[in-house]
Amino acid sequence: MRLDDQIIVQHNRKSIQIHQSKFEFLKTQISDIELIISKLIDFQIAIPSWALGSGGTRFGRFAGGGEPRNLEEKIEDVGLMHKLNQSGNAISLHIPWDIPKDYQAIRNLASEHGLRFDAMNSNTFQDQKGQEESYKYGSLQHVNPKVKKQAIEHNIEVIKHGIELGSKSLTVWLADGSCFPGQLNFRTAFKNTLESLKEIYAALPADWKMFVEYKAYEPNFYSTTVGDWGQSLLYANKLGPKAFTLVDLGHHLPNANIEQIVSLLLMEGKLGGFHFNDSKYGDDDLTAGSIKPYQLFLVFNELIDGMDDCQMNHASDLGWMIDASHNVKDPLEDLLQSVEAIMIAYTQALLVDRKALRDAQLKNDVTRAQEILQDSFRTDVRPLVAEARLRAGGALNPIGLFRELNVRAELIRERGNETAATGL
Ligand code: RM4
Ligand code: MN
Ligand code: MN
Repeated sequence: MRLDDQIIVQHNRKSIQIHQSKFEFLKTQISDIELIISKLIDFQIAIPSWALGSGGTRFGRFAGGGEPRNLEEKIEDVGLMHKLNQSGNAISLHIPWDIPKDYQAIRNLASEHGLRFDAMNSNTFQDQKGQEESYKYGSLQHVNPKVKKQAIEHNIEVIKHGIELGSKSLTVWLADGSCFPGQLNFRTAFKNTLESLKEIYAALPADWKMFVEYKAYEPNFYSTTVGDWGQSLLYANKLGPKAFTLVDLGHHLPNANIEQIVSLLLMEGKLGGFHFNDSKYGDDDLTAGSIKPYQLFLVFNELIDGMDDCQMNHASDLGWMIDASHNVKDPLEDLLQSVEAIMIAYTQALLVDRKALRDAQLKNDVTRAQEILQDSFRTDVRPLVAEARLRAGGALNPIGLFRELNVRAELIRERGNETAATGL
């Protein structure tokens, strides 16, 4: 389904006046508003191909109908969302779920929708039909060199697909680890994994990055071979300058101080990418900002502080991606909500008076420091985010328009009710 520009123009006409009055009010409070708007227009978040259908849980999957049946339809869905909010100009593919049949045709389709290909993701956490060796006891860490080899070759294959599509990075997330004490030797597992990652790293083109994603637990429940940011950083440092740590918000033990992790990784020049989602308990993969919006803001606060310190470009120097997977909401509405929450947190963090904050820190004025942060967090920046979207050609109310147009019903009409997107 494709949207005509005119539909967006008409939709915006209906609510432009009320938007303008809210925006004018905000203007009186924020001094460098134009600079912030230009940053918001530049800031883009990649959409994972596996979030476009119902995620399900190990207990069941409740599909909502009209799910994309192939890579082409996944690109169309991301294109539609980008048309609505102008903030998600990239798609991240997971191999083998999204192997393109015709690279050129897929590239053309993506560019018709104004999309590029973000990080490529490998999958050694499931066995595929016809695969010779099993990943039941791990992949890159495996004690059997044949399994390691198969997993390494798969990752190199993923890089090759990515090169054809114009991607510039590979994300390696491993389910490797153990479920019971004694099952594996931690050091052997680490060394095997490092050895395997080195071979994959050697196959990276010069202008590519490798993101080493960590996760505290699940599907392994006793140890994970890339279990936390320390372990990921060890690998990244040992691999070389093209390897970085990737932080997925849901991959920490409860109450971890993620903002501090982000800050130190940036200081070390080793933060590479981000997976946004939210959670109450673990890797819940809920909508970004739906449970802990203050944490999301604090993470962005450190991101901006650290990136500005290293003179990094907010929009292009880190990989920004959503990584979520749902069971109960319309996946497209859910992604639109996630993007909005991310944009809000980014905007609020841009408002922080950093000079005043440093001053408060130097004086140990704890109350003032808290006031400064919460003043930004409690500012309703939604009109600012909407203004940036409007100027970029998006809809003032993306979810409102999505519903007005009955997009899901239209997708069900086109694709049917029984479709299931490849993915989780
Ligand atoms: C994992 C992890 C990875 C993603 C898979 C599907 O929990 O977050 O990034 O590729 O899920
Ligand atoms: Mn992830
Ligand atoms: Mn995850």
